[in-house]
Amino acid sequence: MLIAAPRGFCAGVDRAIEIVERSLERYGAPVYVRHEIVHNRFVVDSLRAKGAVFVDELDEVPEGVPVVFSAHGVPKSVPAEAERRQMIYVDATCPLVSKVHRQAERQIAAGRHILFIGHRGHPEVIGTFGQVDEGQMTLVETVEDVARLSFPNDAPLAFLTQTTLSVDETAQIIAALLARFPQVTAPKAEDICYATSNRQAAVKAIAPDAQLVLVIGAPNSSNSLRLVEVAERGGTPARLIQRGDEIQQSWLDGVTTLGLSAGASAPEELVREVIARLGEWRVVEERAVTTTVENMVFKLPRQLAD
Ligand code: 0CJ
Ligand code: F3S
Repeated sequence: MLIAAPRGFCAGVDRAIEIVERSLERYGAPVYVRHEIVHNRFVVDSLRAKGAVFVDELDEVPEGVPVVFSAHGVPKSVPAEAERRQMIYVDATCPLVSKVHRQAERQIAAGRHILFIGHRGHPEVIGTFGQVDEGQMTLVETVEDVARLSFPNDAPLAFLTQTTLSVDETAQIIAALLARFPQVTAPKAEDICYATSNRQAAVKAIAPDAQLVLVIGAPNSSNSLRLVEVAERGGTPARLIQRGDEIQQSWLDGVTTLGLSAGASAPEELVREVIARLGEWRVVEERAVTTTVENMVFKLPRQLAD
């Protein structure tokens, strides 16, 4: 078994989970969380067992109870409403998502329309669109979408991206944008985050030597889905699984080398669970393949830091 490294929790997920845990200690249960704190059922269920209550919208939060915003970020209207209702709130938006939010504001202030590369309906996309006024940002999901844009060729434009996209697919979309709008302003540094690109590079390193790649992650986890695609694009079949018990023995037919990775929201515990499950059928020899060593840590919000 080739086990990709880096895999699993990123600095933003570590921080978001710690924010919920510290909020529970500081304010006592229940602490409400708007949206899944990160896209992982195991994480959400563990926090729920400690007293977190997950809701979709702020109007579901009772008076006087603290609320945490998820790692994916929220539209500006959300903290604004929390202020208006004088709620106690803690923002667990990943600092790398907040950075994109600030860039969006800056581009609008500079008079540019934003082309945002991302996946429709994803909470991060909804949050980033909610940093600017209606009509100031246009979603681009594919290379074909670029051809469909109706801006004049010299329009003042900037592009930004979701943090959890496919590195390769995004490069193609950006190339198409630059070909059509050579004046388009690019972000100072890549918006795809370090964790997303490192996990994709690690899967690329293991997939060619494996006959099957398993990725631990949820179906609504963008960065996890991208890991499955990376393996498949390299020609190795891949499957997204949430837990060890989903693996079927028949998947291992003809498989002598198996690749394993985990999305940024999947705990290492689940990696061990998957390996234990495979160990029920086969003698497993583990080999870690490390393409980068990560040492990123994000500070907690000031209200929870001490
Ligand atoms: O959007 C993010 C800040 C990533 C959070 C961690 O991963 P996950 O699976 O909760 O979220 P994505 O669907 O965005 O990958
Ligand atoms: Fe942040 Fe990237 Fe993780 S944006 S939450 S470091 S996947």
